[in-house]
Amino acid sequence: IMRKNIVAGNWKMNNDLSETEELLGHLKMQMVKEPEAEVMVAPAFTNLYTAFRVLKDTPVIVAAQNMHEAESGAFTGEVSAKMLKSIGINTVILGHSERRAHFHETNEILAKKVNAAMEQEMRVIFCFGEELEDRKSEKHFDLVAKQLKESLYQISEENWKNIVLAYEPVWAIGTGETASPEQAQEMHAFIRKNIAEAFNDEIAENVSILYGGSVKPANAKEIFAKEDVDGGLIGGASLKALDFIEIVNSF
Ligand code: G2H
Repeated sequence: IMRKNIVAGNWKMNNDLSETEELLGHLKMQMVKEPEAEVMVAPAFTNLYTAFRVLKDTPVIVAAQNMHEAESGAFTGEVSAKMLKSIGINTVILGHSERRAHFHETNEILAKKVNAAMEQEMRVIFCFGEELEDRKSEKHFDLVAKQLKESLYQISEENWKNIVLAYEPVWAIGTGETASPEQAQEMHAFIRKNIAEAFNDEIAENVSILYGGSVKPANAKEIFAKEDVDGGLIGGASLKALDFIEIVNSF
């Protein structure tokens, strides 16, 4: 198995420039030289270039939180893959539940964004996950399978090397509620099986599947210990350098 452990910090719409510089400074000072996991941070668009420059000589990768599917054009307020790449950003989070909920990103739109990222050879952290209603009505496996099929399974086998998955049950995001390690493992194993069926075993075994939703230093270890959990996408706890580093060191 080649898959990597990854811990990614999704800063969401937090931190202005000086707060970003401060957090980056702490991360740079306190992060071990060779962490057990691949480490990523995703600041807001306005702070991406600063983050890229500050972290250039470290192993930490800087990711964007979103992008538009077109290369350029009359899309006021949007940012393209090409623009991100031009400032050194080769990784993008797509499909976060907040993008789906507040900005109406559908599986169909996300398929276009994934395709645009693949064309530009960008790495994608693809987020998906069920809402509380889906789990209550026991539709969570079907729902997740549908999200994957409609947004991701159009890519080529070759493209899977640029995909990282982030399973984020919406009921566990920013709520303090975490999926139990067993619930996470159960879904991650299902996801891997689904990919094996749609593609093949090798792709399924080699893709990193992160868990996201209220991961913190106190629960990271037991979640990351599960066989099919290869790390986490961290929101709130990634805004504090010490907490984030503790999570990075939880393998
Ligand atoms: C889920 C997660 C990071 P939090 O959105 O993407 O955020 O850890 O705050 O639940």
